[in-house]
Amino acid sequence: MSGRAALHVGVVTLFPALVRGALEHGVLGRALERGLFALDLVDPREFATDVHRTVDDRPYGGGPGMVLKVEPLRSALRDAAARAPAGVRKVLLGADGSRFDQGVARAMSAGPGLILVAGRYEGVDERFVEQCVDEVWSIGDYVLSGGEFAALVVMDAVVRLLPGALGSPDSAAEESFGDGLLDWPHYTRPPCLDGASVPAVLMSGDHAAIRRWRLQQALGRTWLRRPELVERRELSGEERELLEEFKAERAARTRS
Ligand code: 9WO
Repeated sequence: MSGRAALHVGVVTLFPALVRGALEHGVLGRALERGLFALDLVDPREFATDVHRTVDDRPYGGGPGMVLKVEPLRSALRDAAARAPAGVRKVLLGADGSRFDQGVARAMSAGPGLILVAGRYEGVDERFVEQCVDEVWSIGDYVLSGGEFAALVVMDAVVRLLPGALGSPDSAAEESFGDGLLDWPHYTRPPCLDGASVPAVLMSGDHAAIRRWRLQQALGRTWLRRPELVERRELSGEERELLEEFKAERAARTRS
């Protein structure tokens, strides 16, 4: 495998070593080694023009903390964009963005790539948000101390979907959310642990029955824990039957 990577990921960050370090492990580390995606880390501090390499300044209007200045961020982003293929999206990670989910991850994994901008301090100058980025993405409703971990979450979700990133070609398709459902339960040895047994069907060798059980568990758990995901999803005839059976068995259990 050589030549152009399937995906280009630029990351504008004041902590390139943090991002690099996280990408040295596991599925992402292997994908990077194999050249499945190209990583371009750009530090805005390198683009600061004063002797102190200043990237932040005091907020207009007062208040605590510092704000990331436009010019170093903008220069870093332009530098990253100049090395990226045409069509990459420039995305700032922020809690007030649109929600990043599996659908967005899937769309991004088709390429050509993205440039992720991770802010720090109290925030970034709003003019950078308005003029320099295409989108703001949130990974969830919580506050972080910087955008790097959100950027890493995005990279993990996108890169693992690239062909060849996972061990087996159908790993990504088979798992939870691959088809809009939560995962089914997993077990490994020993078969009995402190009185808790592995469901017999998983040790039956009946692959059709195992597939049905797993699908039913995924449907049932999704219905119990994330009912809105089941509502959003079109169910096949088999899936509807399996879910009805799950509900009936559960109702019988709660009655007894
Ligand atoms: C993004 C943003 C978007 C619109 C208006 C202002 C904005 N500021 C930022 C931003 O980059 N904030 C920095 C990163 C600085 C403060 C801490 N940061 C942050 C990112 N906290 N929480 C997130 C985050 C990112 C994605 N998903 C959830 C939380």
